[in-house]
Amino acid sequence: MALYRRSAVTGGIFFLFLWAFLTKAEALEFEGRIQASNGGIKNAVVYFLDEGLRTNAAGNPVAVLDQKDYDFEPHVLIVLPGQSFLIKNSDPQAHDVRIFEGPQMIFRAEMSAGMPPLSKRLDQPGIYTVRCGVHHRMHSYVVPAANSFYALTDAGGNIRIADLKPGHHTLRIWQEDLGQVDLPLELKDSRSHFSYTFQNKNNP
Ligand SMILES: [Cu+2]
Repeated sequence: MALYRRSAVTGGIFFLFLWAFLTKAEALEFEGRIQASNGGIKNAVVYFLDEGLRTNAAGNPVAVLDQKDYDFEPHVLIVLPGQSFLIKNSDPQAHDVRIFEGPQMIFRAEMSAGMPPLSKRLDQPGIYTVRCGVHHRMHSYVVPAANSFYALTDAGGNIRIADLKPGHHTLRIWQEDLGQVDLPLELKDSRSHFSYTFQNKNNP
């Protein structure tokens, strides 16, 4: 009887280790391509909406939104809510940077040539539009994602997001000309490849 109890305990510990190993091994890499009828779409924001996903703002490098050659660089900047980002002016002239939440301007700063970068943060997830009051052609977007599981598509529309757990998720895709979709998505415990095609319009 004593022998039986010992082996039951040993077996329990073994299964605990096995469970821990399998759980760790289950983390998967999500690969995808966002496209329209005529090919991949660049600068689409892709992130998972799930409540349970961890957010790690501390591990993120300081993000930078530059004003360079009379345009914003990058065109779409993804950050985490509460993550600081620097707004720079690398041009030899002044810019008048403005951040909008919907129609409402929530930040404005005149930035002369050569002035030090300004630090800014946005605490709520969403799509924020950035414009210049002097050069009306200039615009970009700052997107605080819901958590660390985000990516911006490259020129071919490709993304990769690592360390996801298998199961049911909700994927949000946003692109400035094509709009936003939320897609329920089941990830299996193997490498996943995903593609989504915007049907409503052509590639801008
Ligand atoms: Cu400007």
